[in-house]
Amino acid sequence: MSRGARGPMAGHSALSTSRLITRDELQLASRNHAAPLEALRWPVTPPGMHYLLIHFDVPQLDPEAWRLRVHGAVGHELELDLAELASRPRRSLTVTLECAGNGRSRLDPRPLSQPWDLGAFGTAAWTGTPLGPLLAEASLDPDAVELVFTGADHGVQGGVEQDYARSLSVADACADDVLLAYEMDGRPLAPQHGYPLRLLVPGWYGMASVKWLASIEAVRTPFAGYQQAVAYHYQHDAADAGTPVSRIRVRSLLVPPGMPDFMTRQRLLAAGPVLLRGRAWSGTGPVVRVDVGIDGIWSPAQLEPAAGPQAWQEFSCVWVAAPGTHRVACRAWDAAGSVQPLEPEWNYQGMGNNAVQAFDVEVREPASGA
Ligand SMILES: Nc1nc2c(c(=O)[nH]1)N[C@H]1C(S)=C(S)[C@@H](COP(=O)(O)O)O[C@H]1N2
Ligand SMILES: [Mo]
Repeated sequence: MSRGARGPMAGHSALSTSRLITRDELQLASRNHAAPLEALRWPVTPPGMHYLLIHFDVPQLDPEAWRLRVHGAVGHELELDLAELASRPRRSLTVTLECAGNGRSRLDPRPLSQPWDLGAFGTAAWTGTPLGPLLAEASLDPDAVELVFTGADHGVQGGVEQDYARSLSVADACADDVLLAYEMDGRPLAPQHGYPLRLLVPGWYGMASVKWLASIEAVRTPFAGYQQAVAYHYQHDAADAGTPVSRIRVRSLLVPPGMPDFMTRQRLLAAGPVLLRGRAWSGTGPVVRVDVGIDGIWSPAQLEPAAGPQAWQEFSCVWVAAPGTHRVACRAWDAAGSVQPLEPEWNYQGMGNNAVQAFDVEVREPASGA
């Protein structure tokens, strides 16, 4: 069966060429909120501003009854409660997360799913215990190829009833920075961010970081669950087998300068020097260069180091804004040699659209006497 026949958009018309979003998209957009672009001012995204993506319902889990099971192709099965996890080695990492669908609504035609504009990002200080040592204790069988991470949430997508589940290769799961996280910014996880425990896979798009984690199963054949084998692929069309989505593509975003118009979000700015600031990140980072473009003329921005290997980096430059309408843009390059494309690269599920952000700013003469 082709992926598209029961693909993520099965049961819907898969694509829309209309500028109007549908009621289904509105429902998804309001429950799975974006960070406002001005959230980019803060090095760690303030509480409640971090984006959210919840496929089904937020489960209400009882911390007393909750257990994490580690089972399957292992020498020693484990069953851990929260206190046992909290007594294990503790590690905090500042990590930028981004949804693989960020930028989807800018594609034309538009894949019908969560209609992100550009706000599906957030940076938090995540605390938990490293996964690798726990897997070592469970003693993976030599023929284990993957770990399957299953959440406590359940629903139907693409006509398939499922628990939300994703897998990682043994090597990816044992990477030094993969955490079982129980705190976000120094507090127990909020229900919507995966309470009481989530996987955190720094550098990967958000789908890998399974929330409401209930089970880790070592398996001897690659996992073929819906979120692994059907969703999260770069596909040309419904029939294309595609390639799996994994690490975050390089991206930069500017804090919108000046002030917004309420309805259109069009930016208005007084003429004169203005400090343009933004943040850039990549799952194959660090980011090594950011250019800022004004009316198509690009100049290098000053780029700061990151707070952690998978956290975003601030960039800035001064622009002397002259009256008129100007096109402002930014573009990042990473250590792997990847660069943001100037135009979106369309794919069927609307994944990984990291095309440069470009927007108009209307610059006005400062009010006289100012
Ligand atoms: N169990 C479970 N884990 C999940 C999801 C989900 O719906 N269920 N959504 C995933 C996706 S697609 C993303 S982008 C991130 C979002 O994490 P956040 O809501 O904490 O920002 O969680 C991931 N983990
Ligand atoms: Mo996502």
